[in-house]
Amino acid sequence: MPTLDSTPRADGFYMPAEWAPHARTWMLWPERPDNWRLGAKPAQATFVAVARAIARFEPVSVGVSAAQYDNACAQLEHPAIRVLEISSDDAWVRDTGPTFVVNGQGAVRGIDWQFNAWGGLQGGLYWPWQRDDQVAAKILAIEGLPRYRTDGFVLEGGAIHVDGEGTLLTTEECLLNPNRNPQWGRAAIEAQLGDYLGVRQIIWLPQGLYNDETDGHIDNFCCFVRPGEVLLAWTDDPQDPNWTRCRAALAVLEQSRDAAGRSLTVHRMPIPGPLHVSAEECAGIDRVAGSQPREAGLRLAASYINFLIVNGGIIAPCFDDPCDAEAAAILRRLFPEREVRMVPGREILLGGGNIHCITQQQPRG
Ligand code: KQY
Repeated sequence: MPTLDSTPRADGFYMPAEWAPHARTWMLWPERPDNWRLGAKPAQATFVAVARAIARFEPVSVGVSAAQYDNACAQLEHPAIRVLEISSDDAWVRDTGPTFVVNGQGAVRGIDWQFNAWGGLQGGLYWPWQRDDQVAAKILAIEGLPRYRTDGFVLEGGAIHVDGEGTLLTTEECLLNPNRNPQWGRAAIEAQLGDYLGVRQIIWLPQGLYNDETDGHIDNFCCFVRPGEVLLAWTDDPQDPNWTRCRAALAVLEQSRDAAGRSLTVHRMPIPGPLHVSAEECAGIDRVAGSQPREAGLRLAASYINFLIVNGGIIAPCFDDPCDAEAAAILRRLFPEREVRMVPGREILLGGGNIHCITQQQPRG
């Protein structure tokens, strides 16, 4: 399939909301021992649980290295799960996979953002990352879908949320970070997001969650639940470093309008914990120069916001935390037409993200 030299907006394409019908969800298989403890075995078990939870609602495609192909096929055996050999540097397909766009007449295409491992050589999480940067093109080739490539513009899918009606949520902490697109100012970034995602209104929250190693991805902090309504991670503890972040975000959201001119209803989601990495968990991670160091006691960027909307369902992380029941109840109240399934997410959290970060929905078109 061709790589297009136009833009989605010029061709009549836009990014649909996550709640629009899906053809499938993509995942990648975790493997690297400097990010996933104990040779990634506990993480692999969790990815299997996530894949199986999603497969109750829609097909799942999982990319895996040649070295892990047999193991992944055996563990992921399920009629709705397809395993494909796709090399990658790690397992965050939200960020390395394509952002799919549609034209409202049944056609689907993909955006292949330039990827630099969340900051390149200025605070990025590992080097090299060129296999990750090839993931989107490989997925689009497998699906036979046309590709837009943004050479010279770095973005991760976890840094954006859209309502499908012209509004985009993001954070200044991530998109204006000099380790992403230092030569691009806010206006140029807004124009680029408009050209590629078809959005007209961009809501910039100052920061994401404390200690999020992605530099504050929005998908760990705040999301749309439907047009005009957002769900924001929240703490009432003034000692929590998230306290000021949550209030700064709320202040922006309360004075914002979406692309349709609506003011926003802001729902609050408790932040679990605070949760920290244990010494035992740290001991299971390979120490490799240039990879993200993991120290015992580090505050984890745990968030129930990091869930995936699937056809008829919500797949959300739980943490064996007193807030788990309230989080599930909030999701059931906000998505009454969907079945909410909570999957233990600590092993994904230890790797630096959660369920939304390890999945990428492909719209039905
Ligand atoms: O949260 C994400 N979207 C990605 C997290 C990457 C963490 C790598 N250790």
